[in-house]
Amino acid sequence: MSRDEMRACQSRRLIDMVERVYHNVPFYRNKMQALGLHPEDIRSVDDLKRLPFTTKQDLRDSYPFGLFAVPQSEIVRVHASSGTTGKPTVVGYTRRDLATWSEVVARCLTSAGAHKHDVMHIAYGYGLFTGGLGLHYGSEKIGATVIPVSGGNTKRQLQIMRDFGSTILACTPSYALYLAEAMEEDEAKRDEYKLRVGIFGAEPWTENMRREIEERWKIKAMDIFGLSEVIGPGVSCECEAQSGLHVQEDHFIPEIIDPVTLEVMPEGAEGELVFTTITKEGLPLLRYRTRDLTTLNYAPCKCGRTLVRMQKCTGRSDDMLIIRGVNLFPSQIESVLLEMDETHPHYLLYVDRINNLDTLQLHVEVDAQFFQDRISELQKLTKKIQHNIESTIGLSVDVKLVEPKTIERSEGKARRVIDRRKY
Ligand code: DLL
Repeated sequence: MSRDEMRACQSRRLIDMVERVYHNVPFYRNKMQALGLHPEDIRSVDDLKRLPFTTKQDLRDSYPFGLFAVPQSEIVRVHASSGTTGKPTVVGYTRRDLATWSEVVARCLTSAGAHKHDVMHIAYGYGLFTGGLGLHYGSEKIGATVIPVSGGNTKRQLQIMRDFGSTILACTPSYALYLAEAMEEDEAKRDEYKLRVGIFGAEPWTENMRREIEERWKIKAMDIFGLSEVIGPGVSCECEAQSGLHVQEDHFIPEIIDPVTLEVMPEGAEGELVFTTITKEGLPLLRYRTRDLTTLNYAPCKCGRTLVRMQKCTGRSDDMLIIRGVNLFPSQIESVLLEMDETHPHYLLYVDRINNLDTLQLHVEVDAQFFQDRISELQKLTKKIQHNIESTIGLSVDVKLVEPKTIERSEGKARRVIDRRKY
């Protein structure tokens, strides 16, 4: 499609989508009315900037299904990702949304070089996380042979990869490196694997990390991006040129804004990525603020695709961390600590990457009344905190209790996280 054709397609779909959300989602009708906007004011993509933004907080305020634009009987699947505190962000799909999702993932896989003769080893988690099932149906759509291994159990992953002749590995980039290390330590050698491509995403990774994965696995490592709110994996992906990720912009229109002034930035400037979904039925979103920082490039690509490219995402405009592919807001830890009498919400999180696996260590102040000399009591408390965090957030954490008032107080914004990961 030429840029003009793309804009015409986006305009048509945007007009239709604004009409739908105005009539079916009270949240958007109220927001538009507050801005004095009617659906007929939106005549093309040029009017996008007049529409209101949507944030993760808006999804939280309408937890779980408040922003859905169709009756629940039309929703055939639900997924969820981390919210900023106790409750997850919930997303819903109609049958047509699932078809759209498979389509965009299929395009991403094709641009990354996958085809029907491939054996797709999917080691993203299956479940509420969108990684596993998202990659799954897109891979089936291109006719590849899908192995739904899901995450964990590294030895078994390697064995299946060898025995089933996996040619494509889909997982987080840090897990790909972890697997490479395990493969190198194993008796079985690289020639026993048929791997040729990796489809890596769900967390930020650098060009250095790409080089390392490519050298150790001897594969081409491709970046795939997405977020649950927009659809899941499949929002954008690299092509063989590996110079930016092509956005499936006939479904999701990207914009770059200044995260402070919220103004749209000029082409090529770095800022916060915002998406408007224009074909989704279950949870259509106007100008969703991803908090991811990147730039957009409309120049034609060597591969011949005309879809706009976004640069690899390396940072965020909020404090969200991604630990072993799981999104974590420090505020989630805080709410667990606040619910316990024995602890204070004074804490420090140390994040490290040891042997390519992310680790979390939590230093937390214990209330004077509970801080005592009996080691067995302190051990019990450590276990309790660990358990409470693991059961609400789903991440294992090493807990270290410290005496009251030993964590440095800050006069401004408290420093809660010390991220020592190199990549
Ligand atoms: O991580 C969807 C996904 C699954 C993408 C599998 C790719 C592969 P969420 O759990 O909602 O969805 O997390 C979305 O993860 O806003 C980014 O901050 C980050 N992220 C996702 N892909 C990339 C990537 C999935 N390729 C959040 N590079 C997003 C950098 C990424 N960050």
